[in-house]
Amino acid sequence: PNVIYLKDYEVPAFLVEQTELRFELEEDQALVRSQVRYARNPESSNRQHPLLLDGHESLELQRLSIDGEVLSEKDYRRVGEQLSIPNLPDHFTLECITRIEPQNNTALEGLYKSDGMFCTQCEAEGFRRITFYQDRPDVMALFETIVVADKQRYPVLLSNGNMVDAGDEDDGRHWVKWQDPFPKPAYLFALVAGDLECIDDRFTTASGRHVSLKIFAETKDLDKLDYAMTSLKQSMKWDEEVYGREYDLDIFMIVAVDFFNMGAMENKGLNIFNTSCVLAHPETTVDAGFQRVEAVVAHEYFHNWSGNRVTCRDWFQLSLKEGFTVFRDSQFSADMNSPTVKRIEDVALLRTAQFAEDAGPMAHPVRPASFIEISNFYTLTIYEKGCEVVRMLHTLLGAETFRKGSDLYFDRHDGQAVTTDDFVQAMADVSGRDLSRFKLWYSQSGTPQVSVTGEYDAEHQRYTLHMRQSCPATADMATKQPFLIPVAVGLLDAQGDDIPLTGGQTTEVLECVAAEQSFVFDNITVEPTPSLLRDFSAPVKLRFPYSREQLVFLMQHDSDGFNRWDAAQQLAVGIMSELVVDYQQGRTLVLDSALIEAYRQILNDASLDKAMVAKVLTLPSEAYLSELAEVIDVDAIHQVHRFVKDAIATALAPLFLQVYQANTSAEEYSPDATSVARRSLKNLALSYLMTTEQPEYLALALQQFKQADNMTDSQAALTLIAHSGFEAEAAEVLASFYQRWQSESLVVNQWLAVQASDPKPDALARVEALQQHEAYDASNPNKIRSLVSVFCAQNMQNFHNSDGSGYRFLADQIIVLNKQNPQIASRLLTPLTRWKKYSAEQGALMKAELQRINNSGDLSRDVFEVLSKSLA
Ligand code: DPP
Ligand code: ZN
Repeated sequence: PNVIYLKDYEVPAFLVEQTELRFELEEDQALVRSQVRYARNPESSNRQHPLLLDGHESLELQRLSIDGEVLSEKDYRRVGEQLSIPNLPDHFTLECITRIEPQNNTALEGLYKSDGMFCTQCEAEGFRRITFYQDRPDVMALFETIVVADKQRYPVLLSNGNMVDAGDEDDGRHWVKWQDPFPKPAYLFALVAGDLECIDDRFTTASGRHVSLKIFAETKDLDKLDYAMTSLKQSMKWDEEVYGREYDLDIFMIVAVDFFNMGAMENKGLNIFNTSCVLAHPETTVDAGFQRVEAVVAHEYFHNWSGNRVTCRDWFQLSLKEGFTVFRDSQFSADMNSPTVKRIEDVALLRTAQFAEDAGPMAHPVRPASFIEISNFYTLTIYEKGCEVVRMLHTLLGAETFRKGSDLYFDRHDGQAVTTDDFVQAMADVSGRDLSRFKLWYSQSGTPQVSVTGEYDAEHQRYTLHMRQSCPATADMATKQPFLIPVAVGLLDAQGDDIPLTGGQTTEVLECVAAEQSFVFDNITVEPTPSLLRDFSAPVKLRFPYSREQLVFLMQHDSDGFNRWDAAQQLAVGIMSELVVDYQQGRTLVLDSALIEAYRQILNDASLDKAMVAKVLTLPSEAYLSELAEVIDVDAIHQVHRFVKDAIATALAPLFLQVYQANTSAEEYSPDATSVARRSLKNLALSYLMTTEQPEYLALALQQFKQADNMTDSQAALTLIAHSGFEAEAAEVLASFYQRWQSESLVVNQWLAVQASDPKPDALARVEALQQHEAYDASNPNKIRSLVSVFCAQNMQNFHNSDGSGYRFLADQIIVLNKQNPQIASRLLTPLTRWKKYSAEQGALMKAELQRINNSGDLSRDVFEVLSKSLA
């Protein structure tokens, strides 16, 4: 497979004025007729350039004609994924008829059929599985689409834009014509045909446009769409208020699909969603599920501007739309819920998973310089780190200037396909700042490290922060220049109050731009405790030599909520890392009482928000401890985690019980922030209590399991009981849960995930047995993720079993999936790719499985790229 480089970018030889599509959908095939009006691109240097069309090998080309003249095979060349037509005039219409087999499309890219319905997924390069086309985002065209299908089986026929005509044919078939008035790249094309129902609502935009809102699903799921509709209307309003962005069509549709590789897709006017990101109901959806629906609905809606109206020039610019849109949806979720909690959750994800990506073989910059398969780059770096980069611009410029910059960006580039440089340029233009150093965040990979020390000069009442930044080599890039790192800083006095800094503000954003730099604060009358990187102002690893007392002090006093949580994390990480060494050297484990006392304080502090208490009292995850470790000792980390949790639980059991009882309420379920916070604290308390394996707490959990009127409480209890040593009860609750929910596919997925993440030693055997269960479907990505991915990525203890059985299992799955669904196969590989972070013996076992996959023959581009980088 070829490597594609950003530096090789060339404008397309032809532009498209209009794309007309006609789909004849049948049970054993689909015929696609495209009529495309081309014009030579005046910006293309070569006037003789042939037309290069992308077309997947699975396309059966039935007819090709130029301005009505049928081409014969000598008039074009088809090699691999490319069709090349030479000797063309400056303007012409190309007609093309292809035959495809959606019913056999297991990759779920392009047009495919699942659960009796047709749907599409074209981002990034799925359109080339539908017809021959310049399948690249800088070719934007007006689309008109006619869909023809059997009326009884497929009463609903949808595509992008507005429905302009419809009719019946005499053979029981019907057709609908859709017109999209906005030019778009092929990756935003969508089509849906099925027996669906919808809920309806409307929204009136700020300028008075009436928009019809429809969310489609199978009849059985119609009662689970209200939350998505509410979230959609909130998103539309929020984007008007915060970004001045209005919706631009008369109709906005969402369709729920159970077979989907991604979470959701922002096709113009016709978003297609994985059921897991749109269906929500108190009885079947946990709190985190409601929040996911709210966030993803917002994310896809926000793409209408950041992605669709202004799109990407090429796929190296993917973060142009994704980073910005994730930033927008994170601001939205923060506004709808608790900003500090949202920030903590985002940073926890970034620090565990994105930092690990930077440290692994697939490390790449936010704007990659090359790729083999773009599907492999829908990554935490593009999305989450990309969001952090936009957030830093927001921090450096301030909200008001940032808004001016986004207005300028949208105005300047409406209807265009642009680059991350264009985005930064708009921000530079409105702020008058030179952002060239800032742009290194887009072009350099890796997680910068910032070491900070403080120096107090009592005589001159001066406090100095010395900063040293560096960025370790990554798999793709050896050396890096210093970044522009915004470090938000506060200084606490002995009482824990903020000391006023420049201009009386309590937080100052320092800009660290050199490898070594010092920042001086004057008029500091006592030696302060610094609060650094407030609200996680940059995606870096910052180190300051805090004592444990200082961390406890920050936990109790920092006015920055994020840093209070982070101080608790740092305290626990420090203590647990020492215990890991003790465990490895066979010493008896003893928990520093500082942690217990700090936790006790937090539990007793009635002034704190419950969601914050729950976050602060959540120990650093095993995955985060693994990311921080030089060499990952899975067993030591797991045992230490258990030990610490158990020691805290034992010491504070009466308090946890009180908290549990105080937060058990009979109110009707609601997914609002206050209720979510209450449940999260209650269920955290229950999880500590269950760690002690005392029968009295098992009784509590069983009671909660039986009485819960919502999935959050029910699933929390289920997980705790299923993962406990009370094996009879575990079997009982798992059986009764399945009995009750077997007809709810998404709930069954949770049931699979609970078993796949069970730390008890027989988990792999269970997972293998579940693959044969009636509830499992090896062609459904959600099922694969719930069972196989959860086992391999979250059940560290069992996946990394020293006999290599977990690795063998995963390799076997990938060898099958490589042919069936390459995108999912390549995703699943991730845990094995990190082999260099484990002991020599374990690493060798992992590497051997990578090699076995490599030798299994006929690798997809997706799997090939990840494998070759992992074995390099
Ligand atoms: N559907 C994916 C997303 O919205 C890719 N665009 O992030
Ligand atoms: Zn997106």
